[in-house]
This record gives sequence, structure tokens and C-alpha cells, in this order.
Amino acid sequence: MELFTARVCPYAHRTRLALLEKGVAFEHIEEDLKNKSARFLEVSPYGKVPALVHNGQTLYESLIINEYLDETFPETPLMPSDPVLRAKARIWIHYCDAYFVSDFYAVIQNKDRSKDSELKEKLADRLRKAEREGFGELSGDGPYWLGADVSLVDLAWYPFFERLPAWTHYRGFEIPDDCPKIAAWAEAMAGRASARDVANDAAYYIEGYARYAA
Ligand SMILES: N[C@@H](CCC(=O)N[C@@H](CS)C(=O)NCC(=O)O)C(=O)O
Repeated sequence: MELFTARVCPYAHRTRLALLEKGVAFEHIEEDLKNKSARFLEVSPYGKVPALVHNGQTLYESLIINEYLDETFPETPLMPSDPVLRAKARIWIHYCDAYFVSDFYAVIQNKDRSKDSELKEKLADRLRKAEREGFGELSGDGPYWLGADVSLVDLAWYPFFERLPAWTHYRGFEIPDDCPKIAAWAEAMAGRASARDVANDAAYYIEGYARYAA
């Protein structure tokens, strides 16, 4: 199994976490996204990381790769067995990509300082909804999104929270005080062996996102 990845990329981060949680051996191929290799361009139809090559098949799109890994390596499942819970897990994974991510990047990419508060409030509201309706309904005593076991929902969201120190540094954005479950979850996730194995420190992200924030 080959994984084309880039250290900076939150989407590739999702897949690295899934492989580590599953304990699946893979060859890690770090791509320079400013100077993509011929082999990467051959296997990645959008020229984006992550891309996975397994048994001669190429797969791409982080959320789809992660579902594939969960189905292909069912020991240590990362999705609930109950179809209703599985659907709810997918709702929150979809909410991450469809709503949270664009509002997350809008905060750091915004160039008009007079719009900062409005954008940060919108992002905070995304988290409040997740706190109330996601964690509130599904997490029980936590610490993970679906309760005691880590799942693909956690892996879809966590990479953005590892990057949060850059948002705090450049825009003063933090997990809102009225989202204690999310704050505890982010800490629990950061402590997992998988997360620690591939973690970058705050300084790496602060430097990495300087261009976005400038
Ligand atoms: N929806 C994709 C997004 C992947 C993505 O945007 N990857 C970025 C890096 S974070 C990339 O490879 N960009 C290179 C390019 O667009 O040229 C996924 O979830 O895998």
C-alpha cells in the first residue's frame, strides 16, 4: 500500500490517522505539492493528496479512502455497526466538509479586518451546533464524537484542530467557552498514539499558514 501525502495537508492527515488507528503498514510518499512527481500525477487524477494505491487500485478523496480502509480492514472498526448511528456519523463527517471547513479557512484567509468578528462568530456557531447536536446527542460520556470509541468522525475533524494554534495566533480564534465537550475531545484526540505519531507543533502551523493569513 502506498500513500501519497503532504505534511501540511489536513486531508492527508485524516488518512494517515486512519492507517495508524488500523495498524495497517503502508509506504509513506511525501509529495512536494509545488513540484509534483510524475508518478503522483499519474495516480492522483486531481493532483491532490491524499492518494492511496492498494492492490493496483488508486483511490483518492480522504473521506472515501478512510471508508475504504474501514471496510477493507474491519478489525478495529472505525464506524458504528448500527445503520442509524452510521448514518449520523456520516452526517457529521459531511457537516465538516460541507460547512465547517469553508468557514474555518474563511477566518484565516480573510483580508478585510472589519469582517474578522463576523467570520469568527460564524465559525464559533458551527462549533456550537456540533457541540449541541453532535456531541450532545451522540457522545454520551465521551470523550469521542460517538462516545468511548474513536471513529471516522473524529478523524475527519481532528486535523483542523491540530492546526488551530495558527488560527489563534493570527486571528485570535479559539474553541468557544460554551463548547466544553469539543475542547475535551480535542485534548483526548491529541493524546492518542496515532495523533502523536504524526503531530506537528504549533510553530510548524504558524509558519505554514503565514501565507494564508498575510
Ligand atoms: N477533498 C479532498 C481535498 C484534498 C486537497 O485539497 N489536498 C490539497 C492539499 S491540502 C492538495 O493536494 N492540493 C494540491 C493542488 O490542489 O494542487 C480530500 O478530502 O482528499
